[in-house]
Amino acid sequence: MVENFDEWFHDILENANITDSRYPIKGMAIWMPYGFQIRKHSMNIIKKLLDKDHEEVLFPMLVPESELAKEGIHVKGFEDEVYWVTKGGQRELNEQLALRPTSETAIYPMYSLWIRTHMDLPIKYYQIVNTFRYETKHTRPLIRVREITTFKEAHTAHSTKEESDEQIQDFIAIYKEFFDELGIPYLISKRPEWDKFPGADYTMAFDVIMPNGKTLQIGTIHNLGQTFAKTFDITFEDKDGEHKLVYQTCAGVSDRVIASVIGIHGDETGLRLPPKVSPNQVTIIPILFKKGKEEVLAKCAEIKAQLEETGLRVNIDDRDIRPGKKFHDWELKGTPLKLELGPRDLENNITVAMRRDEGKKIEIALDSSLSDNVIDLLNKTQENLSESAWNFQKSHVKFTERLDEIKDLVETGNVVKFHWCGDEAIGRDIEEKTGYDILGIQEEISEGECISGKGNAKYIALMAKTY
Ligand code: PR8
Repeated sequence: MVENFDEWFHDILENANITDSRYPIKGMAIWMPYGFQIRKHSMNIIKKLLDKDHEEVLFPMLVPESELAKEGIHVKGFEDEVYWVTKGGQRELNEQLALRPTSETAIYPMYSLWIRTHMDLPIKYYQIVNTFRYETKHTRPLIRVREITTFKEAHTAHSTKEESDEQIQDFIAIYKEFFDELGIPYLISKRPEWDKFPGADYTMAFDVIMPNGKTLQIGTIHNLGQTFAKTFDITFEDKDGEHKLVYQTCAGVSDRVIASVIGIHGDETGLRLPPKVSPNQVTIIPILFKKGKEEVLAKCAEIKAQLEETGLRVNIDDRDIRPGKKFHDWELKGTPLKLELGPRDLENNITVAMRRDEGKKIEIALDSSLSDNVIDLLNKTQENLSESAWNFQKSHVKFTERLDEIKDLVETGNVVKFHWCGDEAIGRDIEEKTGYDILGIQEEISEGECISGKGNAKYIALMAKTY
């Protein structure tokens, strides 16, 4: 799987009923029912985390060209990726309208109307929408799409720079919790100047190492400073009576979150879904013979009801096919826990439980302790998936002091850490010599020499093969 990860990923999306990429527009796919459920449960987690301190809104999908064009640096970053609506029916529109590639230029003109005094601040809104980017790099389902269907974007405005920096830390904490719940490991780094979000003062990013060693950016957090506030005239009257510009931040995740859940936890047999996002947390598989069929099915329904009472998502696969085929199907679809029940189990008042992550079978009693035992097995699955994912990541981050070693390490599937002085020209030179991009800076340091051999190091930098 490691060698053929891209192929594995492509096949699993179709075989497990996640997405169908045969839609006749490149980079746009259909969310199939099983995939849609995973997406829904994942989004519910981030919503719950944001709802503590942010409010959900919904903005129009179209942005007038005049607004999109206002922020020079921002528009420059997106100009090659914008889809345009130019006609309404047969008529040319007076002003062409952009399908939002992201919503800064839709939201901030409204912030300018809504924010009047310091009492209106902070504003912390988010929305989960689809955005459109005419990607010119090779498109891949969920990973690089032209219609991003699961774009969670948060946009905040504050009265001071300190507050906006704190907001960045809050977003980092929220994303950590989010990815922890999905059992997804991450590397957090500050993007180099030349790779930050168009219009941002600085960008913090979450990356995960996929099984083939390539990193995937799964979340970004941008401090926008006052750039957009100046462009869109977002000002407030402060306590001292002075009119000031707000400080802004924004943060986003996309379909890539689901790509990482699938890619990180999957194995040769198929998906291994973390219980928190699995459409079914428990799948009951009745083993049916002509004799005793009704009793077994009735017991399965009883178990289902008992487990559902505790809030678990449970299904029964009562299809009239061989049990082996049912097992195979649910292994492929990654249900965390299967409960098998045949006539003999019914007699003994037990069920055979099998965790998807480790594949061992254990017998558990069909009594009042059932729900607790099932929840315990699900918790262990969640922990184990997360732990193995973190172990994989830890074993694929390597430190080196030698420039000539970087390329080999990256090529063999590692993220490489090294000392760097932070100088842009030297950074670019390192990129050229190694053939790979600096992903970000992780730490400020006071000791050590830059890997280029030219002066003192200031940072620990990361280099990787990226998606
Ligand atoms: C912003 N504005 O837009 P960002 N397919 C899948 N995922 C993608 C794609 C794509 N083609 N392009 C980007 N992403 C800010 C923050 C509002 C919210 C993912 O930031 O351009 C990126 O990996 O960094 C990132 O995690 C997220 O969308 C936000 O995109």
